[in-house]
Amino acid sequence: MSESARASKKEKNKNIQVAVRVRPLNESEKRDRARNVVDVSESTRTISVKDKLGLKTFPSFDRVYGPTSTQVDIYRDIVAEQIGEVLLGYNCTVFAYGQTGTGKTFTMEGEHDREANHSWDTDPKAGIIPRALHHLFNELEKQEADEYTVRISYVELYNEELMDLIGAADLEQTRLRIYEDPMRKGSVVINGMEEVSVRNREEVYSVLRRGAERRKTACTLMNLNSSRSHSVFTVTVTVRDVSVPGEELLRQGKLHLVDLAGSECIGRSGAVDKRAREAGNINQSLLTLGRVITALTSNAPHIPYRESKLTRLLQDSLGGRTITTIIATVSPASTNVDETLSTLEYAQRAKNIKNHPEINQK
Ligand code: ZZD
Repeated sequence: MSESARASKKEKNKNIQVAVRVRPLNESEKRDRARNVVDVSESTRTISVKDKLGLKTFPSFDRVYGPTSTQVDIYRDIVAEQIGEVLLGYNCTVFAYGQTGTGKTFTMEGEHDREANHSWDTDPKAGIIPRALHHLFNELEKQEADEYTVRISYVELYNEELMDLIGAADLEQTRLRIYEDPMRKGSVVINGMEEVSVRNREEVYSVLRRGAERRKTACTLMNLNSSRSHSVFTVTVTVRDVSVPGEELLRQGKLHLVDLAGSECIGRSGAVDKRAREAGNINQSLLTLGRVITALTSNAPHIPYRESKLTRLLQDSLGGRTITTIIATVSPASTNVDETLSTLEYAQRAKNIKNHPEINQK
């Protein structure tokens, strides 16, 4: 490699971006007379937390959002740009990390009240997933000349078992296996996972509804605690570029939107909390995610990607060729201050991970 090629390659290193979102105090916190102990300064991008020992300030996250931030703010600042990258052929990933009840699912999926008078794609409570699909089709329809396909997959990982949330098969047949991809080192293929093609915005909603409903059925049927599951929503966009006569280029980009299990079993040290261990609530995937982050930020010789399904699926997002953002969600309440500090310390550490984004070759 020439000196300049090496230099330009080096310039493409990009740290994982880390944003923090603080939700408002909720009813149960108000009932418990919790106080607000989290202070957000959007101008300095810092978060300060008051605990028994005093005030802890976390310097400069990439973005911080206080309790009045909207779904639009988050989408516009964090994800909108990634749609452009996906159309250029990059892979992008957004993770939501945080304690149960702090707004991970609200941020990633959002909520939709069918009684209300807005359709899903104008609902102010719509989260990142529906907004990304809406935005993607807008962009694709603008570049009329090109042919494109959009495919969606949605899987849930519970206790190291992978389930398809939108495939046609019934629930008993949705268990999936993962294999190493022989064509692409460090990637995996999910055997039996359905990718649903959607041709336009109108086809999106029924697929999302199927995913949300199937998750609820899986929970009740198998008596699962949804806070312990991870879900991975993936949109794959393939664009056939025929702008050069006689040449055909295929560009493929993916957007992974990941709603992680509640982080409350991970203690301040990054190890599994004693209570969680005793209750047998060890979440192998969440634990391994923490270990992968530690290994990547301490120059460790070995990164333990293979020790969980989550880190195998998302290996490329952690120290690989993907453009990655983590949204850490926290509660402002004094009653949750330990979990909040734990989440912010985790998020702070993740900021040091370097990825080297590359366009997929086809
Ligand atoms: N968070 C809600 C689903 C739930 O847990 O039920 S919100 C968004 C992304 C992926 C799947 C579902 C959704 C969701 C929805 C609600 C009701 C019926 C279908 C889909 C949604 C929310 C706002 C705009 C579009 C879709």
